[in-house]
Amino acid sequence: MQKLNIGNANLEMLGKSVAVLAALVLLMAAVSACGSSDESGETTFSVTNAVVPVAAGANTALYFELTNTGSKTDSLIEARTDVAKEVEIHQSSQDSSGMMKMQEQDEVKVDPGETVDFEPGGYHIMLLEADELTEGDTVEVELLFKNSPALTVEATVVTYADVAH
Ligand SMILES: [Cu+2]
Repeated sequence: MQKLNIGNANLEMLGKSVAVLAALVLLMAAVSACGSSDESGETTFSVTNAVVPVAAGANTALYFELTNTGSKTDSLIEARTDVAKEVEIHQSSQDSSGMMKMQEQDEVKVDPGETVDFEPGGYHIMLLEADELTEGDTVEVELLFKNSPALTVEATVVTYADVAH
């Protein structure tokens, strides 16, 4: 009987130390998650002049200036909005025959201190099958980065003439 009690006590202690160990592992995971985001540096972005031209058809685009205000290179990897069925990162470019074409981009890299213009003829966030937009309205778009926290951008709906250079 005595032996069994000791056995139970040991088992209980083992159970407790497993629980403590599990808690420690969780704590360490939480701490290292914080540590790694600190380590990846101050990766932050700012956006200025965000505009969406009124859609001529169902598709339109988001234009803005994206500045890496952090200390490390980071990439824009995704954009989301409720006002379009699909959102893609595009780059317009001219092929060898002079034809303009758009290509989907997996990411747009931005070096520290660099500003990348998302503008007609270059990078843009393609809004496919967009809702009907009215000039003066505001469109909310979330930008997602490889390392930096997501950024919510309030873009103003403008006319095409406003974005033409
Ligand atoms: Cu496009």
